[in-house]
Amino acid sequence: MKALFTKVAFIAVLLSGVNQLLAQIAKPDDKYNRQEVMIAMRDGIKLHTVIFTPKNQSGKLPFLITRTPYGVNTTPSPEKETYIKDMADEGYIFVAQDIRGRYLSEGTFKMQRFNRDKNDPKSIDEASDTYDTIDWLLKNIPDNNGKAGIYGISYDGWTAIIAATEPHPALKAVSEQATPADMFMNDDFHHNGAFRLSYGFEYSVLTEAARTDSLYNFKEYDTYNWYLKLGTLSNINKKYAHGTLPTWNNFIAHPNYDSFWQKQALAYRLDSPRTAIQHVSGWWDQEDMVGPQTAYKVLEKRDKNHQNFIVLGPWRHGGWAGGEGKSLGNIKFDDQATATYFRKEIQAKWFAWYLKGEGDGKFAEAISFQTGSNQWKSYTAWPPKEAVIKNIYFHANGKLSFEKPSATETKPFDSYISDPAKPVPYRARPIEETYGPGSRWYFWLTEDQRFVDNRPDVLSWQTDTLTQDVIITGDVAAKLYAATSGSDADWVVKLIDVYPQEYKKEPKMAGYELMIADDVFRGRFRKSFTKPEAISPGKVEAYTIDLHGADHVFKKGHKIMVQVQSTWFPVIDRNPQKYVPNIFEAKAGDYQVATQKIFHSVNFASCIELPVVQ
Ligand code: PG9
Repeated sequence: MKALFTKVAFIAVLLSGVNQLLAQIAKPDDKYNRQEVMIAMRDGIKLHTVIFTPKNQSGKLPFLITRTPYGVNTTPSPEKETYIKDMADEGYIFVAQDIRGRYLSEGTFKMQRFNRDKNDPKSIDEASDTYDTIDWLLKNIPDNNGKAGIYGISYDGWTAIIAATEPHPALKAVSEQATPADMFMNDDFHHNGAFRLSYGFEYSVLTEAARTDSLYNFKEYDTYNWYLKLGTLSNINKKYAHGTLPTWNNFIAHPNYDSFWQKQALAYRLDSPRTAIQHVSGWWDQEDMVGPQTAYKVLEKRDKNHQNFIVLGPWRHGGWAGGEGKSLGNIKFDDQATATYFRKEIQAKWFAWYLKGEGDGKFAEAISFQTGSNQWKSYTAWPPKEAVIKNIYFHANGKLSFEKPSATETKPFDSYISDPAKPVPYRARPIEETYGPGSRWYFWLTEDQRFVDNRPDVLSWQTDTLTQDVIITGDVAAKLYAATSGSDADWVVKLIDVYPQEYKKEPKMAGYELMIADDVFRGRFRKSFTKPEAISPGKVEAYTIDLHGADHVFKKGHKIMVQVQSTWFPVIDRNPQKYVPNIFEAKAGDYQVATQKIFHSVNFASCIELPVVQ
């Protein structure tokens, strides 16, 4: 029988190499006492909660809380969990809770429950459940100092930031790490309206097929094949889910950016910071890279008391929680232990100040590990004001340069044929089940893009060898002028650092093509995400594609490359390339081959907008 790991436990095992599942039962050498309680919420539902108090507690301590759908029973004693060890050594009262409807908590699970009816005193959501939990802890756990902090990664980061929308007065510090912010625009379920098929399906199964984490039994190691054979999206319900997964059903019912998506977006939910808030994001986060950047920007507009901070590092999803962070996939960071540094110098000091008043309370507005130069940087604003947008333009013959195309440009466009029957894999095959055994999902954003270089349906443009460093710090966007022979199209744009062909520093990295910023845009949404529109076949249209933040140095001797393609499968579902009102209901015959043209002429000068620091 297939072994099931909880998502969090699986990640923890991967991170530390220690089987933390074995830590379920309190050990005599643990530095913390462990107790399990069921805490009643305002509607009477009880939530399963594990509380750790230091065995030799001397004074009053604050609470550090995390709330998760992934099961807390296996949580080891805090000093044995790398992620929070530094804080455990200092002493806190740690609290880990199963959210409603998951694992040992009562009630029913609802994906991202946020919208309780504020006129009904019994109405609940994740914010009120956190409020009630803190209230109970203050009254029932002795020797607390009356303050609470909340932290967590991804779903647990989202429960943290949602707690900050209606904070208990004792909640003083929130560290949201890799929270999703807008599930239609970026993060786990869609990017710019393009549906994240493999993640969307597998995550619905993970959390909604049972009370505990479940992996889908694909019976096929290379899920690229499975999703291709699946055919149309309607086959998920017809053949496999049979309408039993509420989240999958919501994908079908809400194919556009309607109020269902708009109202759950953090831009809609957050006003001003009501507690100190720290946002943490990884440059190669394969799930929720954009969420913390968005949440930070939304709150920064109204941060009168300077309580809003952002930390950006060279990490995958949650990569700062374990290990040293000296490398990611094949990429090395000059021996710098970036994750260790985050946990000790950033996370621990930040909570110590806001919950215990220890330290000097001086925190940079934005702290970023700049990749390429491999240095920690502090900024007074994010994005920093000193960057100037410079366009880097596509040209004929695969050239990329800071010069605008001229009237003498030999060819106004390059083209390729996009065939939904032969989609470009988003990472090198086999594409293991997202959270399945041996999955390389965790590092795919750092994979060498040469694996698609010679495909006829992937176009590349690159600069000459750089004669000086090009530093980009801030938000990157693509401006694409493109036409399709179809009536809908996806545009995937990847900004790539090409290592020198001879690379003495690390010979096996010679010629490596590392993605620095990337995203997909679903063409039907070019005018409005709420009201999609067909594309007129052959018409050149302008597409602005947000490629999000980056802080990177393209080093002298490297090249800058851009790749464009129209499929990224199966992380993104296939666009039929023929306009249909709802792609979830497309018929097999709707999927058609299309010829795509990317323009680089005087009037249609496709480019990448780079935030260049001189
Ligand atoms: N990326 C996961 C998630 C967060 C929130 C909603 C849906 C999925 C996670 O790692 O928790």
